[in-house]
Amino acid sequence: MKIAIVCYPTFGGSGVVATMLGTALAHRGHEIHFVTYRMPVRLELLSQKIYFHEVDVEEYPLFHYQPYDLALSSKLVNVVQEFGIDVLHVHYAIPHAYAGYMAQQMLKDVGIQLPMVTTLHGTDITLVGNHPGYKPSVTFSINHSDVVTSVSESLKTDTLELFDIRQHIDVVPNFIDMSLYKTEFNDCDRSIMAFPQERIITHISNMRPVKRIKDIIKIFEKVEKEIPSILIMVGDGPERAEAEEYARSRKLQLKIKWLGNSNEIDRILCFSDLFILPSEKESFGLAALEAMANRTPVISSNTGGLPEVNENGVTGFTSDVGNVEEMAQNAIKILKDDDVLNNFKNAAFAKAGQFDINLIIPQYEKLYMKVLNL
Ligand code: GMT
Repeated sequence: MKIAIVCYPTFGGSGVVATMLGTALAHRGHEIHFVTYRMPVRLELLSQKIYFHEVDVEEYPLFHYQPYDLALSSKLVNVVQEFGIDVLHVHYAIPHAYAGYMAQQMLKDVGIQLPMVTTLHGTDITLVGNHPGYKPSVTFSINHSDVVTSVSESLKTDTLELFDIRQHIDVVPNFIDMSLYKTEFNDCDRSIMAFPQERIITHISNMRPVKRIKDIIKIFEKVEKEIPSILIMVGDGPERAEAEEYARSRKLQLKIKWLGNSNEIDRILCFSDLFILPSEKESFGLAALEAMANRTPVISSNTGGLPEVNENGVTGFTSDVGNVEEMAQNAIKILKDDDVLNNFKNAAFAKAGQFDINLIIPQYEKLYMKVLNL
């Protein structure tokens, strides 16, 4: 099949899922066309089956806001006609499903029927999409997609509760390529980051308010009082500066390393002992899954789709949002004893296997075939 994938090209989240999906589909023989405003962060173009088409937004002084959705739908029309695309798969509803619908309508005028699959990722439903300024357009574009998928059962429930949806929603969970991770404990060089007696605790995110960055520092402070540890903070975003300031005010600056955005996520997770994700909302928690694939147990909130990934008491622990005391106590439970830690590490790795890419990609292929009546 020739599949056009629309996504955000950014670090983490829906962009990474879309990039991994496209890459895996190309390995399975499909021709993949990424359409977005910048080269996706984890995209490797070195494949004869992968193309990247940059959406160029023409700036004009009259426009206070440059019309990205207009430029995207026009680009889609051109790409579909030039390359004979069979299916369009848009990731994140805003504005991608809306632009996709417009492209479909324009293509009808020239006799082309282009089926569209829309994958809902989380904040497009639970935060931004729910804003009155976007809600009618999001509802409309979900209802006019040929197939709608959500990345967790919890996100499906939220979508049906928050929007007036007439479409069936298929749950296709996020995934990970387990062949990239060793089945044995491997010898990650932790000495570059910490002293031998220290535990390594990690957090990775876009550091938006929804991630509750300050909670991570509060949890770490409590853990560090009982167990010698360091905290590695990966990613960048609006909450970072304030959290760094808070850490300084608690005299933790020597114990916390702020690495910014990184392309070495697996290298960092490989030597981590614990991953913390105390988010206010999280439709799935791809970063938690990446941690688990690297044998890192997870302390998370129990919001959204997180309990579908992080099994309470097995792969880590889940707590109510904001309950930093319980999260800290659970972290200590995991970290204080080597045998306990190893049991959690093994369970986290085993659970990650349930989300192996080879189990999930065929589910998307099946949906593409369904919209193409194959
Ligand atoms: O985490 C974010 O804020 C980014 C956002 C995105 O769409 O890029 O992430 C959402 O999609 C990810 C991939 O499906 C999920 O793993 C995240 O849980 C989800 N984030 C939220 O729901 C807050």
